[in-house]
Amino acid sequence: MICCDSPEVRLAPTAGGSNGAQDYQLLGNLRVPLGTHWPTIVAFAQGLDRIKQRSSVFDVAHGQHDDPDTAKNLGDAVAMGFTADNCSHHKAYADEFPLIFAPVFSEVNFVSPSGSILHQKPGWFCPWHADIFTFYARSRGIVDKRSITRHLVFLEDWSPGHYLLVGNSIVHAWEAGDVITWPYGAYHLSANAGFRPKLTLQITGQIRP
Ligand SMILES: O=C(O)CCC(=O)C(=O)O
Ligand SMILES: [Fe+2]
Repeated sequence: MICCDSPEVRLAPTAGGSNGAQDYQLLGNLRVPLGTHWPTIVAFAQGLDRIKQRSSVFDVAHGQHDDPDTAKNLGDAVAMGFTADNCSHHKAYADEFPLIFAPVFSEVNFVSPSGSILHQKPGWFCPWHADIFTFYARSRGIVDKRSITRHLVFLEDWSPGHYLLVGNSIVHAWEAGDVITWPYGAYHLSANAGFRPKLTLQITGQIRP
């Protein structure tokens, strides 16, 4: 398993080759459990580019959210050639659209979750980074950040060119509703080198004991 405690993975994510271990976990599928609300979420994500301006992973303006954290952990990505343009997304947060997220939160057993939806167009990346949930931990008074988990939900079937890398493991060929997670601090990235927007939903929080 790869973690942010190993800084060298920033530069050589595949150096270990395929050792048979999978650095992410497939947890299940939320499409059927969400019933008639599922198409509402998907339509919302599809139309997100019309209701939310694009922002980038380098934006530190979202004071209420964890983006500044991610931006910090992207380190020298700009020097490497990533730009606010090619690292854009359209992003919505659960506190802005509670009715979209409430049924999702009811399905997962999180204490006080936060959520977001990402609409990533062809040509856009989220470069290699780890999320350490500083804002989330502070806002909920959580001392042990390792107790915080993220679940990532794919909102549409995989389309060629849609891609994540978690540690050494490539994530692709998912089905709409699939939910994955990875260990706290694991480095990951996403890229859309395909022809259709890539739509995902993130749930962050502590799993109810
Ligand atoms: O949905 C994606 O593109 C992955 C975004 C990401 O970095 C995350 O969920 O932590
Ligand atoms: Fe991330």
